[in-house]
Amino acid sequence: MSRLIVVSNRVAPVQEGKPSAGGLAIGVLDALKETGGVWFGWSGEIVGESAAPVVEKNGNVTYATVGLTRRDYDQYYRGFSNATLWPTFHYRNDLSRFDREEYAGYMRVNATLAAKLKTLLQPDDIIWVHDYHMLPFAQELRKIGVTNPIGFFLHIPFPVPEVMRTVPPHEELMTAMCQYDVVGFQTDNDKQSFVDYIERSGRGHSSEDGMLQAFGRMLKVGAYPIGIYPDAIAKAAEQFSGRKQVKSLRDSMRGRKLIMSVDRLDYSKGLVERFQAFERLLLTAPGWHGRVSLVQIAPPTRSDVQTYQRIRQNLEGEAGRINGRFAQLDWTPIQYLNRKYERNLLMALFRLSQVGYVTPLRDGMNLVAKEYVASQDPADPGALVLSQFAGAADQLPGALVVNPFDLSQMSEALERALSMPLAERQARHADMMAPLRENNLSVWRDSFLSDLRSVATASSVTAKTVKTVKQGAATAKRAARA
Ligand code: ADQ
Repeated sequence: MSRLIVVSNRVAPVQEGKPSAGGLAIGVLDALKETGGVWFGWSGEIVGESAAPVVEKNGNVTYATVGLTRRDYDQYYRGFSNATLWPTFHYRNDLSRFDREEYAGYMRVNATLAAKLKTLLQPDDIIWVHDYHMLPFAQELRKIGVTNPIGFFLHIPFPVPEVMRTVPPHEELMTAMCQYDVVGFQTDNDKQSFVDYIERSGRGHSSEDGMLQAFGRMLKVGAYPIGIYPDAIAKAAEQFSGRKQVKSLRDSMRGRKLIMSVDRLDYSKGLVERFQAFERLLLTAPGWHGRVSLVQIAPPTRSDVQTYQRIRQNLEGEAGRINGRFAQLDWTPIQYLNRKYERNLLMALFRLSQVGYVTPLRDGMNLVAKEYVASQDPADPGALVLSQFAGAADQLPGALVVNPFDLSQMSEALERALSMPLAERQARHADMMAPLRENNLSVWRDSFLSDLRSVATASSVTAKTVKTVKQGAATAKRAARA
C-alpha cells in the first residue's frame, strides 16, 4: 500500500501511550502506522531563519517539522488563518479583519512548506492535508510539479457563499481548494455551502456521486463527520473516577447537581451566552439555588490574538457578576477554571456530572459533546444540552438541542436536563452511543482515505489511458510517415 503523508499546521506532540493525546492525533497516528508514512507541519517553534525540516523516525512513522519565522507566524498563523479565516468561517465577520500583507504571508508560508515537503515525497505517496491554515497547499504542490493524489479535510465549518465572499481573495482560495482531489467537510451543510459557492458563481457543477467539476478540474467532495473511540473513552472515564481530583470535586458538591462544560477559550464556543442562560435558570427557578453548580473549564488559546484577550476579560467579568449576584457562603454557582486538564481526568469529570452543557455559536463538529456522552455510566447517565450549530447535533439524536442565541430556551433545556427521569436519560444515552460506535474515528479516517485512494486509482488509470492513447497516436503518426 502507498505511504500516507499527513500535513497539518501543527504536528501533534503525540507520545505513545500518553493519555493526554487528543482523539484526532491518535486516529491520524493509527493510520500512519498502518501504512507507514510521514507527519509534516510546523514544530510550534519560532526560529530566526527558515530551515530544512527536522526529521525524526519512530518505527515506520516519520515526523518532519519546520519552524516559522516571527514574520511567518504573525502573517500566516496569527494573521490570515486566525484573524481572517477562523472568525469568518465561524460567521463572526464582526471580528474578522483582512490585511493584504497577512494574506501574502499566508500564501508564502504555504508555498514554502510545500517546497519543503516535496523533498520528502515518493512517487506513490498519498497526501492528506488538514484544516484552514492550508487551503492553498495542494495548489502550491501542483505548481512545483507534484502529481500525487492530495486530499483535504476542513475541521471547522464552511460558510454559506454570501459569507465566503466577504473574504476578499475568496475566488483565489476557492480555485486553490479545487486543486485537491478530495475535499472533505464535517457535515452535509458545510459540503453544500462549498458546492453552492461553485454553482452559484457559475464556476462549475456537481453530480450526484459527489463529484464536482470546477475551475477546469474534477474533484470529489463529501461529508466525513469526525468521530471518537467511545468505548475507550468510557473505559478511561470509569478508571479515572477514583482519582483524587474527581473525589474532591464530588465531595465539594455535597449532593448538589453538577453541570459540566469544557472548551478551548474561544468566542465561537458561546461561553458568555452559556453563563447568561445559567443565570436565567437561577432567576426563573430559584428552587435550584444552592442545588446546582456550573463548572466551566476553558484554557486560553491563541492568547496573543487580541479578540481572545477580550473574550477572556468578558467571561471573567460575567462569572464574577453572576457569582456576586447569587453566591451564598457555602455555594458558588459558577466555577470557572482557566486551565488545561489531563484528558482522561476530564472524561471522569464528565461521568461525575448530571448535565453536559455544550453550546457553541458555531462549531465544525465539537468532540467534547461526543466525549461527554461516551464518558457516561450507562446505568445512570447524564443528559446533554447541545447547540444546534455544532456539527455534532446531526449525530447525537438523544441530546436536548438548543439555539444558543435563545437564552430562555437554553435555561429551560438546563432545567429539563437537571430533572430528567432515569429511564429517559438511559434511553437517550443508548440512542447516542449507537451512532457514536457506528461512526467512530476509524470510520471517519478510513472513509476519507478510501475515497482518496479511489481517486488516486481512477486518475492513474486515466493517466495510463492518456499515455496509451498518446503512444497509440504517436505510433499511428510514425506509421503514416513511414
Ligand atoms: P476544537 O475547536 O479544538 O477543534 P473540539 O472538537 O471540541 O474543538 O475538540 C477539543 C478537544 O480538546 C477535545 O478532545 C477536548 O477533550 C479537548 N479539550 C478541550 N478543553 C480541554 C481542557 N481544558 N483540557 C484538556 N483538553 C481539553 C476543531 C474544530 C471542531 C472539531 C475538531 C476536530 O473547531 O469543531 O470537532 O477540530 O475535527
